[in-house]
Amino acid sequence: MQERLYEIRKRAKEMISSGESPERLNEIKVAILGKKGELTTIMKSLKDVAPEDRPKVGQMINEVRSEIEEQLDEANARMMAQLREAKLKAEVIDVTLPAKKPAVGHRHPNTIALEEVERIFVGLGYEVTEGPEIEKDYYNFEALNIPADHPAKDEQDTFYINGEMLLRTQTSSTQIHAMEEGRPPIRILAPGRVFRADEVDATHSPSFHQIEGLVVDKDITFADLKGTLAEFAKELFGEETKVKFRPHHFPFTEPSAEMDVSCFKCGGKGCRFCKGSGWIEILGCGMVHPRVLEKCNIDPKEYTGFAFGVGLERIALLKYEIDDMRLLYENDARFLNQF
Ligand code: 2U9
Repeated sequence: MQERLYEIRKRAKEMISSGESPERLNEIKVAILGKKGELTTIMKSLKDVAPEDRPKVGQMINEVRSEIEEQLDEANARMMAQLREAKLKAEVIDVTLPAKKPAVGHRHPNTIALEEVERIFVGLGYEVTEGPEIEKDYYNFEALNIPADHPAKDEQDTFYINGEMLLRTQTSSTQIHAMEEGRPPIRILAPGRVFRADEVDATHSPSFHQIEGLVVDKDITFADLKGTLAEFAKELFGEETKVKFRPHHFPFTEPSAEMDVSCFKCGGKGCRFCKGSGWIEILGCGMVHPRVLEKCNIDPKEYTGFAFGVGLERIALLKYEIDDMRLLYENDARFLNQF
C-alpha cells in the first residue's frame, strides 16, 4: 500500500508540473482526490489493513493528500499569475507612439469678421445688442421713417409672415427697441441675420448678416461719425487706410452718406481688386433722422445721433479675398478649413 501511495504521489507531482491550464489541474484533482479518485479509493480500502497498522497508514494517506493539495494550490496560483501577466502585457499602451491628430473645427469667415468688428467697437465703448429676426412692420419700417409706399416694403423685396409680421430686412429694428427701452447716451452695435427676397448669386442671398451701429447723445455731430468710422476702417484694413464719404439717401438718416476705403490691395493706385478706382465701397451711414428719434420719445432738439450699417459678408469677402458669397453658405470643409 505504501508503495502504491508513493507511486500516486510521484505521478501526481509529474502531472501537476506538466499541467498547462487551470482546467487540466482540476481534472488531475478530480482523478486523484475526487470522490472516485485514486487516493479516495485507497482510503476506502483502509479497512483491509491490519488494525494495528491502520493509524499509521491513515496518517500516511492524509499526508500524501495534503501534499498533493498543496502542490495543486501552488500550481494554480502560479498559473493565475502567469495569465494575469499575459493579460497585462496584451493590454499595454505605448505612450511614446505619435498621437492621432484630432480634427479641429475652424471659425467661419463670417464669425472671424464679426468678432473683429465687435472687438473694434467694444474697444470704442459700444455695447453689442441682439434683437428678434421676426419683427413687426412698425419696428422694421415705420419707426425708421420708411414710408408706406417705399419700394423696400414691396412683397418682392420683403418676406411677410402676415399683414403685421415680417422677417426683418435690417437690424435697425433692434436699435429702435434699444432706444425705446433705454435713454441716451446710447452706444450700441447691432449684428444679426436679415432677410430680403433676393435671388441667389455671387453677391446676393435671401438671408445675410448686417452689423449696424448707433450713437445717440448730446452734441453728436457728423464729425463724430467721420472720426469713428475712419478709426474703424484703419483698425480693420490697416493704419494707412484712407476714407471718403459720398452723399447718399436713406429714409432713416439725414444727411446720409456712403463710405469708401482706399484699396488695401494697391494702396489707392487702382488695381483689379478695386476695379481700377483705388476705392472700395464699404458701408452706409448718416445722422439719425429727427423723426426716428421722435418716434422713440427722444427729443431731437436735445439729442442727436449717428448710425451706420455694413454687410458682414461684404467685410468677410473683402478681407479674405473670396469672390463668391455662396462659398460662405455651402459649408464645404475644403473651403472652411482655410480659415
Ligand atoms: C436707427 C437709425 C438709423 C443704419 C444704417 C445704413 C446706413 C446702410 C446698408 C449697408 C449694407 C445695409 O447690409 S446693407 O445692405 N446699411 O447703408 N444703415 S445707416 O441706420 C440706422 C439704424 C438704426 C435707429
